Amino acid sequence: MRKQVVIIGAGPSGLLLGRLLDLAGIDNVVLERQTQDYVLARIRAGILEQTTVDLIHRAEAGARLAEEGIKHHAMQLAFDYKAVSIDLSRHTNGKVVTAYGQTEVTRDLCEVRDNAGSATVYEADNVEIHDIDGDAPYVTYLKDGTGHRIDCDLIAGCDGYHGVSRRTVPESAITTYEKIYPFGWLGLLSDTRPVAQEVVYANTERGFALCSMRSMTRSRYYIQCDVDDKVENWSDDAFWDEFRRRLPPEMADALETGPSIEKSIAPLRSFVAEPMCFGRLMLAGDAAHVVPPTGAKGLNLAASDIHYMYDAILGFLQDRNAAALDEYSRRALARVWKAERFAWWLTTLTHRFNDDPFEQRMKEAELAYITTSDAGRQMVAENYVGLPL
Ligand code: RFL
Ligand code: PHB
Repeated sequence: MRKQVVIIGAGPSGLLLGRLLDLAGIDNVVLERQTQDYVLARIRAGILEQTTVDLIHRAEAGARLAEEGIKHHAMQLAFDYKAVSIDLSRHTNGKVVTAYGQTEVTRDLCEVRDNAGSATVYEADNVEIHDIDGDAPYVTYLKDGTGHRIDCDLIAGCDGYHGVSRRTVPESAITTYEKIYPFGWLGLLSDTRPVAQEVVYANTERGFALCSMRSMTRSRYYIQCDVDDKVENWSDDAFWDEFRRRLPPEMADALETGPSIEKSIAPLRSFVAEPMCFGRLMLAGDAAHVVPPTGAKGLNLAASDIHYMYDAILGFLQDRNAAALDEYSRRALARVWKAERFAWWLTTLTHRFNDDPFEQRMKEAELAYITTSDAGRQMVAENYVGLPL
């Protein structure tokens, strides 16, 4: 078989790229290791920047998002059980973020892809990438035990942090930067009314807590936990008790609790691989970089990578511009590092992970500065809504 572009991974980055290429008339296939049901059941991100919303509309997959997405004009930072609201719109000329789950984004992109009859292979085992340094790269995989080969012009590695694409690149060609944080997030999803209208990031002496939502009747909450804690150690009641104790009193009083629909622990890491292009292989999203979820940048960075990668693919295939591929890496990384900085900074500011009283005082002083200075609030707001493409 021959395709112009082979996309590895049916997460948001792979599905978004596949759809944009379809609309541009570029022949592509998506190879995914898991089943479609597995992909559709994953609970992850919840907050979309306007540039991500715009891209989903460009992919003609935004009808439900327009209907059901909830616009947030502000976010809150809470220290010492007092919440301070940062007005996003005021500091960014009217920009907002939209609460809409990654699960829904994936579903909408899968739906348009399936309706268009585009090629997607689920349960593709043992995907391997070959000859990225030459003019004739190809990908092999197994499906139901049978081997397949796809010849192509370009390969898009959209297969997440644990995928095969980045691991294909020789170590000598890639530089990686990594920071592992000494804690994780325990998340709980429940059909309860969200306790706050906006996302709340809370730093307390018991650790970090986050209030978010998926709809006006579905809440998503997180608490900082030990890095090797197990979800089995947390009954729903234990989660609610601990979560409540980390909220400002008026929120703790208003908190509605209920049975969990999902509960999981995620480790936190910062990671960047440079460059993001190796001959005919380009990486996007979590395959190339990971941010800790504080600041909600992961999915949004995956989307902005695809914005740049789409330009590069068109430049390469339609305008015969070979430099477009390296240009992709340069443009994407410039935005990636700024989002890495913001996610690292907000994680450090809002979590408890060493007992140094001086550092705690520094965080309190930084928060006091940020929440009382227009320049400070603007820095948070413009990063939170997403830096320009
Ligand atoms: P994904 O979503 O990991 O998809 C990769 C896909 O590739 C498949 N795959 C393979 N397929 C074929 N062959 C192989 N060898 C393969 N290996 C892997 C996988 O099965 C999968 O389907 O990567 P992508 O598309 O780059 O998307 C990245 C985002 O999923 C991620 O950055 C976000 O979820 C991060 N994130 C958040 N981002 C935000 O922008 N806003 C948020 O509010 C937000 N909250 C979060 C988050 C991530 C979290 N976790 C669980 C780490 C909250 C949490 C708790
Ligand atoms: C979420 O809704 O899951 C969420 C919101 C904000 C974050 C991270 C996750 O920073």
